[in-house]
Amino acid sequence: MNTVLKTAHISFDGLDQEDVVDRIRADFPALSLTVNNHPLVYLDNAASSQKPIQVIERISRYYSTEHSNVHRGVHDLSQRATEYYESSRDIIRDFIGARSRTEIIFTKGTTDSINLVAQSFARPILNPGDEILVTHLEHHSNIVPWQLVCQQTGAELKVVAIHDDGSIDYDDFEQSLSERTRLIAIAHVSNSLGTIIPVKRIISDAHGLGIPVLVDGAQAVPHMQIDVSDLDVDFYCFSGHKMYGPTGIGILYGKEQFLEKMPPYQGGGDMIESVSFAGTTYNDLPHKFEAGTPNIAGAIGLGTAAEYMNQIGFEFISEYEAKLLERATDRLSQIEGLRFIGTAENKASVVSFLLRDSHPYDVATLLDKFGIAVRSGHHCTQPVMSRLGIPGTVRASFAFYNTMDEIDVLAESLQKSSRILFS
Ligand code: C6P
Repeated sequence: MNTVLKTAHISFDGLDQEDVVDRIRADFPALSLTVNNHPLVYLDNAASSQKPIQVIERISRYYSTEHSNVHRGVHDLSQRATEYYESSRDIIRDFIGARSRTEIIFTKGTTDSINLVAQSFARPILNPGDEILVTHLEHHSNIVPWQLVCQQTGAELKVVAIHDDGSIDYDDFEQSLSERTRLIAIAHVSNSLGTIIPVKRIISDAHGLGIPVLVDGAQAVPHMQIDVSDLDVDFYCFSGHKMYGPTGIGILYGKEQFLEKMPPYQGGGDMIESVSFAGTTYNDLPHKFEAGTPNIAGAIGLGTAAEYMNQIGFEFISEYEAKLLERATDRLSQIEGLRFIGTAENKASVVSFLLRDSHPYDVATLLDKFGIAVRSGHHCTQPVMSRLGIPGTVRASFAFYNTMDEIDVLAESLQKSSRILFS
């Protein structure tokens, strides 16, 4: 359960939502950039979000006056760096409602976290004919690590179908479960379509059959309050750079009962208790999974990013981003020939679309000329694009610092792009 937050909410009393967003925007230096002679409209948040000055300054302070290696020195600087690094772990524990700090492993990001579970949890328990279940809308990072471990062990990857709107076919999910299913690995939010997956129900059904569940939370953590204890999820993975934190840092949450039994993923300094040529013993959790000098600045910056999100508050984030999604859906649906890809009822603030028969790359290139940053292509989800019979999409993904005006600029620029492309 998420306990009392270390930081109080910023007082937005007396301010309307627009004023709150203005205040938030002032924290993000990149949002004042000009691109191609237009004010930057940054709508590529699902790929990576911009960073608030609080995170930037925290990292700068660390490198300026606090840097040393962690867990290694008795001297003051090393002790302090260790304290900041470890207190960031506590902030993250609190941020996602984990029971124990030993369940929070610093990794390089979502991809690294999933690979860790594939190699350290799945590989030792898989036998030929065993099954791992994923869905059709997974990011490549939640497909390829399982394909690798299947090749290594003779296990099979089974794929749950999706409906045309981008929601999970729950009947197919239930029918895909078997006595050979050893693990379910699913996204919490689809990065290319925005669908919010009913992970709590999936976890509950899976646990009824004794099957553990890994959730890829890369696209959920930036938008909604996550409580891993309430979800009862076994593994939860996410990246710092999508939640206003640094690149190269992420989290693997794992239940202690699993992490304790898992062998180390990588060998090196810090993950050992003692080393000799007769045999090596391993450090306790969480250090067993953090070999080598870690990304200390990244971990500290990630803690600051989590505190920043807490200060804004998930109530505001969810409510405001839902309005952004509603506005975007409304404005873009008025554009002739625009087709939404991913129309599930329950969606995060992501809109994917195609403009008549134009290539997504061409639309994104034109939008860039108007200062608008969107992503185009398959978004590292080629199987879902094949399933929907399209080469890719244009994707606009929103954050709590985007404004209603920016959505209008997107809609107007799409109208202009359409005229350039089709007249
Ligand atoms: N999706 C996007 O533009 P890393 O690269 O490890 O931080 O995150 C990988 C990843 C895993 N799962 C999901 C659901 C994701 O969306 C991503 C990253 C970015 O959609 C870059 S491809």
